[in-house]
Amino acid sequence: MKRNRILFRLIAAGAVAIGAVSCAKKNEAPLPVYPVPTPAQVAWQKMETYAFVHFGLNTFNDLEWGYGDTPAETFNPTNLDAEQWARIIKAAGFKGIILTAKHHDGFNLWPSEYTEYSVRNSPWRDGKGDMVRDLVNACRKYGLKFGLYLSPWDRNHADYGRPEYVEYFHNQIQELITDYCDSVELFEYWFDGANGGDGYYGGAREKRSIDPDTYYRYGQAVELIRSRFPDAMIFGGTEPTIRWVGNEEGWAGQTDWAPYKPGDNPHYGSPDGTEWLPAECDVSIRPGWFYHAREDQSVHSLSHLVNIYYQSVGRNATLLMNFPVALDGRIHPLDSARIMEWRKTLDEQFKTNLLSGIEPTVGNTRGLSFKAANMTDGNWDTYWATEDTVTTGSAEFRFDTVTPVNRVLLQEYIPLGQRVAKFGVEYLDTLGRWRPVVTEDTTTTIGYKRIIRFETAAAKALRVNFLKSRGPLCINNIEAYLAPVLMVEPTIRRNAEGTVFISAAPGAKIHYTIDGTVPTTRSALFREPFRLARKGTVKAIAADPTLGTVSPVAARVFDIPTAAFSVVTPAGEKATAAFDGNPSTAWYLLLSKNRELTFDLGGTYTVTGLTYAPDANRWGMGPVSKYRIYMNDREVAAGEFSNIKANPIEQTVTFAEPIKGNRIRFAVDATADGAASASFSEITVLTE
Ligand code: FUL
Repeated sequence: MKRNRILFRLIAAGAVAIGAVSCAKKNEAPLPVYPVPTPAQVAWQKMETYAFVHFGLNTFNDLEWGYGDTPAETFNPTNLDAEQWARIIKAAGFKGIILTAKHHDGFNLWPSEYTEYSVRNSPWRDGKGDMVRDLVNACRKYGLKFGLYLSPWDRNHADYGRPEYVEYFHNQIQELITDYCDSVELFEYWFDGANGGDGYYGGAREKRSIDPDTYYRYGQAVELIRSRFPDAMIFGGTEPTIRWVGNEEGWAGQTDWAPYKPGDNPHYGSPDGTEWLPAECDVSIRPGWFYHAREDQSVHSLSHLVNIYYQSVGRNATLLMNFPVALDGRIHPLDSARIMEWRKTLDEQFKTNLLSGIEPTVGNTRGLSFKAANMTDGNWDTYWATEDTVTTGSAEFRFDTVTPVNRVLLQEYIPLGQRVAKFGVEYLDTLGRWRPVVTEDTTTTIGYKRIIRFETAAAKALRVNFLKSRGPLCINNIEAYLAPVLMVEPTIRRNAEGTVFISAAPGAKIHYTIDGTVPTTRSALFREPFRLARKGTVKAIAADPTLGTVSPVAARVFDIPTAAFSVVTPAGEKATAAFDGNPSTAWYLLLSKNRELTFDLGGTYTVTGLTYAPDANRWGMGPVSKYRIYMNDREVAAGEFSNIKANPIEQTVTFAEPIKGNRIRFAVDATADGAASASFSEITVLTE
C-alpha cells in the first residue's frame, strides 16, 4: 500500500515537471496539475451529501460514549423501521447512508459470530434482529449507497490493546463486507480516530493506550476492504482517501484545497499538498450524535442547516449529516420535518439557473473542444480551458434584461487537478458600471464546487475574474441564482437578571409566547426585552409583515435566573461569564490553584440537576470531561462528559434524586484536552 503511494508521488512529481515545460498542444486537453483524484474520488465527491445514522446501546442509555459495560438487554427498539430512515434520507436528497455498526462501546448491531455483545443478546425481535441487514435491504430498495462505521476503539472487548483484538476487529470487517454488502454498493468505510483510553474491557475497568498508527494494522484492513470494494472511500486510519475537515460542526474553510500534505490544517488543505485528500464535513442534525429526548428542542434550525450546506458542499467538501435514530427505532418526526424543510429551501434557492444557455465571452480558449459555452451547457464532462501559458482570465455573462441575482456557483474540472487560487465576481449595474458583488465570502479556491452568496445585485451582466491559478484554467460549470430571502427563526437569549432578548432577520416582526403554546401572528408582539425571572419556556416566530410568511418556531427553556448566584470558591472570583446566559463568553478555572467551583444560589431550592457548557468558541479549551458535584457538601452526581472535546455542547447532569439546598460545588477531575484550566461558558441550575 505504502509503496504504491510513493510510486504515485514520483509519477506525480514527474508529470508536474513535464507540465511546467508545457508540451501539450492547442486543442488537446491541458496536462493535469498534480495531485489529481482517482475516478472513485470524483464519483464520491459528486455524491455531495450523504447521511450518517448513529444508533445503538447509547440510544437506550442516554449516552454518547458507552463505557462498554451497558447490558445488551437494554437494546430494545419498539418499532424499528430502517425503510423509514431510507425513505426520509432519500427524499431529502442524500445519496447514501453510513451506519454505526459498532460504536466505541463495542456493541454490534448485527449478530456477529465473533462476539456475544450484539443484538443477538437483546430482546429486540427475540434476539433474531439484524440492524445491518435491515439497512442494507432498505438502501437497495431506495437506491442508496451504503457505508460502514466500525469503531476501532472498543471499550467492551477484553483483549483491547493486545494483538488478539486486532484479529477480532479484522474478522468483523471481513464478516461485514462479505456477508452483508453483497447487494449494495459500499461507498465509504469510517475508521473513527476517537479514543479516550479507559473502558470496561471485559471487566478490567482500566485505561489502555495504543499507538493507532501501528496497533490496528490499518494497511491490512484497507486491503481487505479494497479486495471487495476497490472504489470505497476510506475515512481515517493510516490509508485514508478523504480527510476529516477538523470539526464536527459541518464547515470547511473558505479556502479549501483537496490537495493535502501531512501537517496541513484540515480545514484548508494546501495548494502544494502532495495527495488528493478532499474534506468531508460530518455534523449531526442535533447537538449529540446519539438520540437524547432532552435535545428534542435543539434540532438545528433551518437557517443553521442551510448555512451548513453552503459551508460544506459550497466550499468544495462533502456533507455527512447525522440522524440520531430515536428509541422507537425511527428518525424522530422533528428531525424528518426539519430536513424536509431544508430540502425544500435548497430546491427554492437553486431553482432557476440564470446563466443556463448563455454563451460567455472569454479572452482565451485552447480550441473548439474547450470553448466557453462548455461552462453553461449543463454537461459536467465538458469544460472551458485556456492555453498552457494562460492562467488568468475572465468569463462574462450578458443578460437580456436587468436581472436580480445573489448566488454564483462555480466548478472546476477536478479530474485534471484543483487549480484556481483566487477569483472575484463582479456585476454590471444599471448605470453600466462594473462593481464587485457585496459578499462575506472569501473568493479564493473553487475545486469541485464553490457557491458564493452575496447581496442581491440588479445586474445587466455578471463577470467572474480568475486571478490566480496553478495552471491553465479548466472550468466546467458556472451557474447563478436569485435565492428567496430565508425566513429564519428568532434567536432567544436571557441574561443573568432574567431579561429576555429576542432577535430576528431585519424587517421581520417577532411574535412570542411564554406559556408553552406555539406562537402565531396573533401572539404577543415583541417590542422590547422583557423579564422572565422564573422558570419558563419562551417560544417565538419571525413574520414577514407584507407577505405574511412565518419562520419556524424557536424555543428556549429557562430555569431560575442566575443573578442571585455568588461564587464562594475560588475566593475573590466572580465567574460572571459562567452565569451570564451568553454562550460566547467563558470563565476559566485555573486547576493548579483550585479544582472546584463552589457557588451559592442566593436562596434554597429543590435542585434536580444542572447544565454545564464548556467554551465552544473556535479556539476554546478545557472542556470538563470528569466531574463530581456536591450539594451542600453531599455528593449528588459524578461521571464523564463523553465526546465533549469534539462536540462541546451543553451537558445535562441529573442528580440521583432531587435535593434541597443552597450551595453547589462542581469539582473538576479532568479536562478532555488535558488543558490546565477548565472552561465554563455557562452553568444553570435545574429546579423542581
Ligand atoms: C466521533 C465519535 O467519538 C462520536 O461519538 C461520533 O461517532 C463522531 C461521528 O465521531 O469521533
